[in-house]
Amino acid sequence: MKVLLIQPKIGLLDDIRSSPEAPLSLMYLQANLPKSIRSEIFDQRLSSNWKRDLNLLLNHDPENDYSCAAITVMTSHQLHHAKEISIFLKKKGLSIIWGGPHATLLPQQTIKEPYVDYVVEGEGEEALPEILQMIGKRRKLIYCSKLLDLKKIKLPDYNYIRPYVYKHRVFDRTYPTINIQSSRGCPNECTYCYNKPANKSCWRAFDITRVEKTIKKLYIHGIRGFFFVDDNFFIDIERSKHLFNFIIKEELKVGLFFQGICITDADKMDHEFLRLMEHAGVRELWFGIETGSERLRKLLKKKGTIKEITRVNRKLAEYKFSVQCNFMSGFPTETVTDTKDTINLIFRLMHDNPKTACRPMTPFVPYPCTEIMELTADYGYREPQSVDEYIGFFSNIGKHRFPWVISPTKQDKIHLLSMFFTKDLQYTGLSPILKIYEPIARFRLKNQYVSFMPEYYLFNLIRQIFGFGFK
Ligand code: B12
Ligand code: SF4
Repeated sequence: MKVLLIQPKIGLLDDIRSSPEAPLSLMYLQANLPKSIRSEIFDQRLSSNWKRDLNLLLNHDPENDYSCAAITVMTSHQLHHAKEISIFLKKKGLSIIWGGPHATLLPQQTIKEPYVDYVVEGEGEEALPEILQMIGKRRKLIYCSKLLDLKKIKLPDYNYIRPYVYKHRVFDRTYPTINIQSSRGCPNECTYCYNKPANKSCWRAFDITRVEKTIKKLYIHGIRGFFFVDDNFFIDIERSKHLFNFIIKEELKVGLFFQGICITDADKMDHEFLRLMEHAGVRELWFGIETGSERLRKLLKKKGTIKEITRVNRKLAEYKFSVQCNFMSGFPTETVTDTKDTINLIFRLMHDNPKTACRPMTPFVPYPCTEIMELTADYGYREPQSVDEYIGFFSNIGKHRFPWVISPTKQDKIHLLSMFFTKDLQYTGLSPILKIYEPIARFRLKNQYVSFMPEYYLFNLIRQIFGFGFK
C-alpha cells in the first residue's frame, strides 16, 4: 500500500515568501508510518500545474498502488484547495483522509462532505496507520486520537523533503531557515486560540536531546536557521537552557527563531538566560500581543498587562535579537478607544526598542470551537456550517463585514496602513512604494487620520489584483 500525503496551498502568507514552509504536519505522519507502508509527500505549493504533476506521480508509480490520500487542512482558504484536490483524487479511486486543525475542530461537519472518507480528530501519528488498515473495509469514519505520548513519536526525517526547497528567507535573507517543532500545546487559555479545544490546554515536549540531534544533522546539511513553531516553547526553562548550551558547545553557527512567546514567561527570563540565548544565536522572538487594551486583554484571557509588555520590550532592547509583535483589531466589543490603545502600544514598543518590529494589525477572524466564537453569536453572527460555507467565507474575507466591528472601512484602512512598516511586504517587489509611502502611513496611523484617504482606493485595487490581505 502507498499513501499520498498532501499539503494544499495556504494563501497569502505562503505566497509572499521566497519559498513555502516545510510541511511539518505531513513529515510527522510520514516518519511514523510502519515500514510496510510507502508514502510520498505532494506539496501543491511547489507545483505550477498540480493536476499534471499529480497525474505524473500516480501514473509513473511502478506498482500503481496508491490507495489513499491524506490531506492536511487548517481553517483558511486552504479548504478550497483541499476540496479541489480531494475531488480530483476521489475520481481516480483514492480514499480521502482529512486531518489537521480544521478537521480536528469540526470532525462532524467535515465528514459530511462527499469527497471525504475519513477524518482524524487530533494528532495523526497513531491514527493514520490505523485508518489505513480500515480502507476498503469501512467508509465514513471519524478517528478521535488521544493526546499522544511524545516519547513514542518519531521526529521527522528531513531527508525526504529536500530541506533547501523549504528554506524561508522572509525572516532573514542570509540564513536557509527551516521549521522545527520541539513541543506541542500550551497551558494558557486565550479565548480566540485553537489550543484549548485541540490540545486541551496541555503542554507536552519532545525529548530535547532528540531535537538537538535533528538540528545538528540539518546543520551538517547546510541549514543555518531554525524556526520553532511550538505553540509555547519557553514553558520549561531548564529544557531551553539545555538546547542553547548544546548549540554553544557544538559551536553551531545558527540563527534561532521562536514564535508564540508569552509575555509573562519572557518577564521571568533573567539576564543570564537572555545572554545565553544571545550566544546560542537567537535572532527573533515572536510575541502574540494582539491588543493594547487592558479591557480586551481580560476578555481574551491574554496573559500579561500593558505594563509587563512594555517592561519586557525595554528589557529585550539590551540584547541582539529582535522582538516581533503580532496584533489584531476588530474583536467583539472593541471600541474606538481600544483600537487607539493598540496603535499607541505599537508606537510605544517601536520607540522603546528600535529592534522591535510590529506586524500588521490583522482583522480579527473567529475560529471554530474557540470561546470567543460564543460571544459572536450575541451579535447575530452565524458561523459557517459546512466546508463550502467556510470556503465562501474565506474567499470573501477582505470584504466580509462582522456585525461587531464599529467601522469596517476604518478598520480596513488601519490594517492597510499598519502593513507599511512591517517586513512582510519587503520581499514582494513593492519595496520602492513602501519606502515612499511609509512616513505617510506612520503619520496617518499615529494620528488615526484616515477619514480623507484617497490612496486607500488605489491600494485596495492593487490588493485586489494581487490578492494581498485577502486570502
Ligand atoms: C507554521 C504555521 C503556518 C505557516 C504554514 C504551515 C505549513 N503547513 O506550511 C503559515 C505561516 C503560512 C501559516 C499561515 C496561517 N496560519 Co498557521 N500555523 C502554523 C503553526 C505555527 C505550525 C504548523 C505546524 O507545522 N505544526 C506542526 C504539526 C506537526 O502539527 P499539526 O499541523 O497540528 O499536525 C498534527 C495534527 O494536526 C495532525 N494532522 C495534521 N494534518 C493531518 C492530516 C492527516 C491526514 C492526518 C491523519 C492528521 C493530520 O497530525 C499532525 C501530527 O500530530 C500552527 C500552530 C502549531 N503550533 O501547530 C499555526 C496554525 C496551524 N495556523 C493557524 C492559522 C489560523 C493560520 C492563518 C489562517 C492565520 C491568518 N489569519 O492569517 C494563516 C493562513 C492564511 C494565509 N492567508 O496564509 C491556526 C489554525 C487554526 C485552525 N482552526 O485551523 C494555527 C493552529 C495557529 C493557532 N494558534 O491558532 N501558518
Ligand atoms: S498563549 Fe498563544 S498558544 Fe497559548 S493559548 Fe494563548 S494564543 Fe494560544
